[in-house]
Amino acid sequence: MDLVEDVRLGKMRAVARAISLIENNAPERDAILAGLDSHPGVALVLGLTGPPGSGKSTLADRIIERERRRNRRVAVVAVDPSSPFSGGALLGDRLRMQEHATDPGVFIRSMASRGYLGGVARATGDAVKVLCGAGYDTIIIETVGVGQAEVDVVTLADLVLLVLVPGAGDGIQVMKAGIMEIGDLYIINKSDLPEAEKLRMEVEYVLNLRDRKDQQAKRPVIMVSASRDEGVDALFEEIHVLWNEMRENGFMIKRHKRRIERELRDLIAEEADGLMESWFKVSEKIGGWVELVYRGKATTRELIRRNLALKNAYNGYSDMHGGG
Ligand SMILES: Nc1nc2c(ncn2[C@@H]2O[C@H](COP(=O)(O)OP(=O)(O)OP(=O)(O)O)[C@@H](O)[C@H]2O)c(=O)[nH]1
Ligand SMILES: [Mg+2]
Repeated sequence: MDLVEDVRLGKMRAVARAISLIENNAPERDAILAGLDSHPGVALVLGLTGPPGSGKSTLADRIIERERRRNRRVAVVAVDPSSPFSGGALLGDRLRMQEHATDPGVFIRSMASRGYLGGVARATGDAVKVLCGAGYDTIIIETVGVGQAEVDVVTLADLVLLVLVPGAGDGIQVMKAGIMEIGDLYIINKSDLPEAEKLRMEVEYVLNLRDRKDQQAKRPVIMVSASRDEGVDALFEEIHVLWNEMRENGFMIKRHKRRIERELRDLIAEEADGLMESWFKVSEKIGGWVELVYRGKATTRELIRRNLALKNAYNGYSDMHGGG
């Protein structure tokens, strides 16, 4: 396919088109993904997550600047939350990276967080594969850390940067949302604001509790001000040091294999769903089953056992294939 060749050559238009085809589950999708060399661990995939307005895009912009100075090509995938939290913000508003829009070494793309078959994490994961195949050196996934879908997205990254800000609910609240666990690096942005120091102490307290048994795992909390460009050099340094360390000590390989396993299991579950549907016409029958359960004629488990038993599945399979 010419398109695949163009993606491999890093042509931006081709990359954009390939991602659109994947987003739309087009028939070309599998051939595109199969035609690209997107071995994990070659590109640095950074996940950037945190509360709305915490400065993720401003920080991404600073990171892009530094990657570009090293002559590294950068792609950004911004997962746009269709959640009430975003308040319907326009993408232009969310992405403060416009100055890079004309740089051929920078590719910026947004993805909605709803409406994908198989979920936004799958679509984003495939987009990241395309970007790897197109030879981007660094890929940044920006997502608001508000819900499970966003958490799933950010676990596609090699390194997760959690951006916290003073005044956006304290560190403890963030931890409750289940997001505190997924950070590899903890960043306090807007450290120019009062209360930044207080937040740092809170976050360190929480991390100390978490890492009590494993002091090795402990990471410093990094203070930055993205808009003033303060502390970003140290952060940038830390990102690359940590990335190299994880690649050398085998941690990254484990992470990549775990991700592949999860993707396989998701696809198996989806495949199984499809088979059950075609064997048992679940969609046709489910309304009737609901009625039976509602009227107390059967429990949900009984219905499943009676109607979807594996034995039946096997018979369905044999029927279709002329066996007995
Ligand atoms: N005071 C201060 N403001 C900052 C800093 N960094 C970013 N901001 C401001 O915070 C606001 C939000 O910044 P964004 O970069 O759009 O934040 P975001 O996390 O990408 O926002 P969403 O994508 O909408 O969740 C902007 O007005 C920035 O100028 C900082 O270090 N200090
Ligand atoms: Mg943003």
